[in-house]
Amino acid sequence: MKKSHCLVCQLALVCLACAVLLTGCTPAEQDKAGVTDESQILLGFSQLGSESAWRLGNTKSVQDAAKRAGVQLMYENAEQKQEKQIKAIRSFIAYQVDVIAFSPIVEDGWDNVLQEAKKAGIPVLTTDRRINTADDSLFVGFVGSDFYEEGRRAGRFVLQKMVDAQHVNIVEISGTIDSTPMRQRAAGFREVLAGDDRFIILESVSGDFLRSKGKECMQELLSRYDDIDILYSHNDAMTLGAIEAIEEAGLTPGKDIVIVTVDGEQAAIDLLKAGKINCVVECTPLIGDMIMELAKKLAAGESIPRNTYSEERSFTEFDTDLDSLPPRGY
Ligand code: GZL
Ligand code: ZN
Repeated sequence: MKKSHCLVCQLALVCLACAVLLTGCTPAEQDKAGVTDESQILLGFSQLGSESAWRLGNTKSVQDAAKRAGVQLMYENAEQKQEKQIKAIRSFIAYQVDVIAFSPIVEDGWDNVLQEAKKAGIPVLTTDRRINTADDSLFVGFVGSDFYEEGRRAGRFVLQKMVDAQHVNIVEISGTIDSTPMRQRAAGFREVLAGDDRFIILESVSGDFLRSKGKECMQELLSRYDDIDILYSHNDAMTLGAIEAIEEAGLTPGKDIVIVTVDGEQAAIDLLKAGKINCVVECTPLIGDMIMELAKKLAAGESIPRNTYSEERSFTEFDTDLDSLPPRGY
């Protein structure tokens, strides 16, 4: 329950005191009733930015789910800056929100601010991305994707697609350096291809999950290598940029260069159907309802699982159900 400081709130307190006198329940009971009454849950949510359609879909999912769940949302967008996320978390602590949720832009550097949240007795939920910390008590749980598995799905498609190839030259355009999806999509992909020396990763460059940088990276890679068989791109936004560069170089995406991408945005599914992309590994941003369910449990003092994973699949050129797919919603 947010502690009140302004005049309006002082008035509210007076009304509350009158209500207590009339109803006879003590502030503690009233307060307890307040917290378990869903409309009273105040959730502080720090979103990392607006870098992709995936991220916009994730933000919308959280905001719509909060409305459906009757959760009051304090939303802050850090515009790709970790220090802005740290500031947002500090403001949630000052407001004494019931629960803090955040999508950490990178995995490291959160211990100090999460120590402050712990001292303030506010439970913390990491969403979408993870943090690295030696102190597991600094957050209660994680909700989002299994990025390792996403990387493995990408690798398994490559094994299937290139079953008869003698050599496979791969370039990788990775996401934000030191973010969980970047680290784990890379690791899962490599784990599946390890041991088969036909597969050579020529180079990995970071496009920071941005379309514009994805195009620049692909232009660079095309200028350096004249035999690229596969592009593995960590998100659809960068893939859309890379496809522009491939076509401007006079090559045919999906044919001259096999393209494997992650997220599952509508634009990528449309390009898969058009034969310009060969595999789209799903990473759903639509986790708002899961976040609200977990936040309500935390606000009510209930325990939650350490990890809550979303259900995901991949879509490939070998699928027969592409035309019957429902709209992706992001
Ligand atoms: C993955 C998410 C990534 C998306 C990108 O869960 O963190 O960040 O794959 C987004 O599109 O930028
Ligand atoms: Zn080749």
